Amino acid sequence: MLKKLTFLTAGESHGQGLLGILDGMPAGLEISEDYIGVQLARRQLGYGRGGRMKIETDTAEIWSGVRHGKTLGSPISLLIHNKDWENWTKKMSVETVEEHVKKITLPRPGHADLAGVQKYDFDDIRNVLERSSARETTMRVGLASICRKLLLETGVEVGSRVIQIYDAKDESPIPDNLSPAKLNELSDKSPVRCINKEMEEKMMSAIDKAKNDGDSVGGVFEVIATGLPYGLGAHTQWDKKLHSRITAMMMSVNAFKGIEIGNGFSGAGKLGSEVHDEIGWDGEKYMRYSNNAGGIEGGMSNVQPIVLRMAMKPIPTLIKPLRSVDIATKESKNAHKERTDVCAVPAAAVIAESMLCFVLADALLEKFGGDSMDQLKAHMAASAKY
Ligand code: EPS
Repeated sequence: MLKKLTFLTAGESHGQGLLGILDGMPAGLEISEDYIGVQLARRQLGYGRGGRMKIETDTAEIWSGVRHGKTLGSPISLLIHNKDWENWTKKMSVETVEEHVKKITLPRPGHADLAGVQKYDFDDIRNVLERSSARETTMRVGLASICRKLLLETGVEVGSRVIQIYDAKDESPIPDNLSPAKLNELSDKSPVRCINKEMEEKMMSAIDKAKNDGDSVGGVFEVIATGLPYGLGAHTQWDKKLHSRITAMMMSVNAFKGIEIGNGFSGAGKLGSEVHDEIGWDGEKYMRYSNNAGGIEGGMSNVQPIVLRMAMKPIPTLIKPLRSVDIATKESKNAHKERTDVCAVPAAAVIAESMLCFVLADALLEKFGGDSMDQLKAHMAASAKY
């Protein structure tokens, strides 16, 4: 769904590490390992995470595409080591090993396990779960932080907050004039990335309860982007529409099960006159009396903030596992238990920001083009409408 950028990630959860390549970025963008590290650290946070995040301190090494602190226009590649690898050298060895390595044969309902072993003719679920683990999102956040930097330099900010964990819902709106950067400043301080203190506590209690019960919880988070000019995306073809591009990217993230753009589902039960955002003129530019559309009309950005809401299902690895069947013997048994998170919704919001960064940087490059940041900025200065 990306038009100008391409990215690939590789790596198993308990392999040596993660590799990523981002191609199509213009030259001259200032970027550093420290900048990328800040975003990686945000992804590691959140109340309800499991033991793995205590082991890792994710840092990305830039292997190519950057010289003297600036991008070269060539493919940018990142390497993130798994610290946990040292505990898995036998179980995850590239070479064959003499020792017996126990196979995992009890598929977890909700995970990729059963469909994966059936698809690839595996008799060991580890061959699937290593890659289907959300560990892979580390590299997405790493690569997307380079897109985030491009957006920042062109006046686009992306932020997020958690609005629901299990049944604890924060129904308060984002305070007026709170920029995405300020929103992140506030939400990053909260263990659940919720800016409403009362609901924060309820969310944490929901996580505690699920933890005590050997269960897991999902939730909903909101992602916003501001500073976009008119016309990213296009109304002219199905795959050019900005919201279809955003949706495809979002839905590629593990455990994301629903997306709402603007007032989404709630708009379906209202009248057209209640939903559509009336247009005004403030003497210099068009303005809107509301933003129910969430910043996208006809598949194009309309200068209003992009507002998305994503639903994340509860993580399928459960300490009190569900019923399953042993793929070796076909006996009924409980599903495999693997170290897991009780809740990863706060981290998922950071991952969703990252997916939005990919799409918006790509759409900006598609509309304005340029091989260098200077060219991109000059093209925007010449023709971007706000
Ligand atoms: C994750 C790494 C994983 C899990 C989690 C997210 O590491 P490990 O399996 O070693 O604990 O903590 O992934 C899942 C719960 C899952 O089901 O995929 C990470 O880096 O975010």
